Amino acid sequence: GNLPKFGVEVEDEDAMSLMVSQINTWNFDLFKFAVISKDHPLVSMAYVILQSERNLLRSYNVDPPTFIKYMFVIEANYHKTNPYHNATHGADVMQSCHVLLGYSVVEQVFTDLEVFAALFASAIHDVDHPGLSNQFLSNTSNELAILYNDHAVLENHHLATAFKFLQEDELNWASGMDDKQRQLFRKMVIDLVLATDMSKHLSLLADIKTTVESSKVAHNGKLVLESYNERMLVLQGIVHSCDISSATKALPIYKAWTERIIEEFYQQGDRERDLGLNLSPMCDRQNPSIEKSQVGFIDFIVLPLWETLGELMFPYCQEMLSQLNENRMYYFSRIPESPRCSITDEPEERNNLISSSEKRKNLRATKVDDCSDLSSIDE
Ligand code: 8BR
Ligand code: ZN
Ligand code: ZN
Repeated sequence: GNLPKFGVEVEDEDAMSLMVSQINTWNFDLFKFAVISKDHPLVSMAYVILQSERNLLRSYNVDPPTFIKYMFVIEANYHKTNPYHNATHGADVMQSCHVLLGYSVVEQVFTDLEVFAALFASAIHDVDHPGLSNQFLSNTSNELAILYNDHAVLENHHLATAFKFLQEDELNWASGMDDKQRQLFRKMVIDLVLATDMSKHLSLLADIKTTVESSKVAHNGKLVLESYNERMLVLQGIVHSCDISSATKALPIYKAWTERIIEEFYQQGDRERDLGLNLSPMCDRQNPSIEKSQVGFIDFIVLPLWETLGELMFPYCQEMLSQLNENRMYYFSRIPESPRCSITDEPEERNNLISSSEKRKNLRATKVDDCSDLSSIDE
């Protein structure tokens, strides 16, 4: 057929080719890609990765025009009005996942179907995200919270949305797969997207650590994942790590994503204010705490996860870990001084630490300095 080379028609083919040649790099510029793909970053990302880079459509008997049509529908169901949870984020997570799955430590571990499932899950993992948190949806008795009984409300909805479109004949790109493959693919995609629910972060991390330790002991430091459950756990870890990978990217990229998530938080805060609800953390535009919350996000969420992934994939994630450390220092040094009590300013070098436990101590030190924490003692 006469399908466009990149899945979508572009004006500047050379610029697109140049970008595609960088698709295996960690600091790939998604914002530029969104412009060059003429605002179809997810359709073109999915097509370039699955068709041109990995040949997975051919492997699973997927009709390319049907797949492209399906991805256009998925992309259209990401909200353009969301500053963060839009199709560019979906494309970002997919591209990040593609990079990690290209590293030779994991290349031999996963089957083609598992890789396909992880990349597809990344692409659809936030489709039809309303720009509001699970907590907000539950608190406001949103129809999605009622439908899913407050459990992984958004993640269930992203999955149901993506699979609903496969029910339409003209969008069903999976009809050429055999039944066994299709069932397993569906099961894996469900397991992967449900694991992007932040409320499962700690238990997922604990389970991955256990798997990494036991597989290391069993196989002399070489990563061997024998059971489906072990491979799935690591794959869930990879997709989830890519979902929260912005802090491991070059600072300008990280800052751009941070601005977007914060603006989305503020828009939720505006609604909460209008509804007379308590404002959720980080959602009050009249009381910003961006720097401090990013340091907390890194120390308690991103770094522990990426340290574990770094062990698992050693030495392939070392550049991400050192970038994470650099980005943390950037935000740490910009935490605004508390207005009334500024006794214990820490010198910058003290933050240049490597282990996350040290950083947690460090963060506690900043918390003690915070006036809002002390004011209750004063009174
Ligand atoms: P989702 O993309 O599935 O929503 O998961 C990422 C979550 O991590 C965000 O919704 C947000 O709660 C949190 N987060 C924070 Br806090 N800072 C972030 C950042 N700079 N980039 C990405 N996610 C961030
Ligand atoms: Zn999500
Ligand atoms: Zn996401």
